Amino acid sequence: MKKLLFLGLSALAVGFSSCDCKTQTACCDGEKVEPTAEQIEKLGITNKDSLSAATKRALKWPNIGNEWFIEYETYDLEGDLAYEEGVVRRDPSGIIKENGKYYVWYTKSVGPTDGFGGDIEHEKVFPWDRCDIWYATSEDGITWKEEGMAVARGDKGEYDDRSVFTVEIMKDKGKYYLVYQTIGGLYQVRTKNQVGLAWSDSPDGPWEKSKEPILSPADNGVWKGDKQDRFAVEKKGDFDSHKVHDPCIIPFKGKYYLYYKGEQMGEEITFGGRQIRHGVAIADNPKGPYKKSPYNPISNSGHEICVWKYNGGIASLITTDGPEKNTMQWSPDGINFEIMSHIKGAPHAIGLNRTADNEKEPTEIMRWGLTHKYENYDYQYIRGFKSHRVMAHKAKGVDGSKEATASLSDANK
Ligand code: AAL
Repeated sequence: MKKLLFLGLSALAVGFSSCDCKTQTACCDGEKVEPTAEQIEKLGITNKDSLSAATKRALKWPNIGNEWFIEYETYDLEGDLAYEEGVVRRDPSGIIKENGKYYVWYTKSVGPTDGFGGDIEHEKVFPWDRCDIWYATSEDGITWKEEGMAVARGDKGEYDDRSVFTVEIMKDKGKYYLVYQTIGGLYQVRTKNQVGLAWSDSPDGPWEKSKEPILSPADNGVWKGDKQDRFAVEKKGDFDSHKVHDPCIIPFKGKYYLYYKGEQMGEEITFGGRQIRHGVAIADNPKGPYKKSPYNPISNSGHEICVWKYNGGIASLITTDGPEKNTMQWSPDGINFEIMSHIKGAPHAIGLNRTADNEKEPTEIMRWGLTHKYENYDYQYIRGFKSHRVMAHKAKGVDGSKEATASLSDANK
């Protein structure tokens, strides 16, 4: 696998370095491309002197098989995480195992979403507004018991007095850390979102909260006018000038890598959908200070952060928005990611099973985990997912098999 990875990335590097044109169109028009006999065979090229634009792009693909390709299905959970009318439970954290039980943390609130049109001082503008962080435990990952609130919103006037939500767990050197999004004051369209941290000696708390946010949006964007319009800007600023979201801290190379989603003031729609990108901020200690990488943004697509360690580097699932959505990516240094597979789609807001043997194979950590579902715009609930690899494509009955290879029962072999 490691050899394959190397071959794949080398091929990618060769592919990119052979093209120094300014635009893709110029490449397609002007570049003289000479496919090898092996490439002609593999890509099924009819005439090497008449290459279509699509074939020229295919010639730049890395030589990677289906090691990073998965399909998935979702299912309902039982016990306290089953759907409950009138309650929002969403954005599950990763899962860890302590005291013989699985633990998960999540965003919880009650009541419908009123939106920005009404009394924003007293109503909920989003399902994740006016939330606190709760947690649940389970012996089998299917039936869950809600244990109570872990981290509450701050007192009036604090940076997190409106909502704390979209949490991730990190266990490091015997201590537990919850990292999450925060809103303080009025939740308006232009309100900036920050990231807070809480720590404890036990997964059952009590949790001590950081007095200040550990990450904030870049402050180099300029709004245009006073109307609460997130698209009206004089200057957009960095990719994370409006919101820093979906934080997840991974201990990596002796430091702490805080991955997050950035939203930009004046966000645009590009040819891949919403303009959403990920960044990373690095610290020497779990509590910070976190310094944003000068290489940010480190993705050109994505949404909820889903990252894990693999093969000495960091793997990332990119979903929902942007031209590279629904791809698995990998980076040797946690910063420079390359595409390893294009998948058909992924569960939303994944809570990874952090108890898995993540080095066994690239996507072992995705074999099962948690996700959430919009029952409707007001209420979401937490569900399970499982995924399987698909390494071959065979019809039912071939080789005496009872099912097509892509079926769930056959695919994990
Ligand atoms: C999710 C996440 C963040 C956003 C909202 C709740 O998909 O990106 O958590 O703030 O939606």
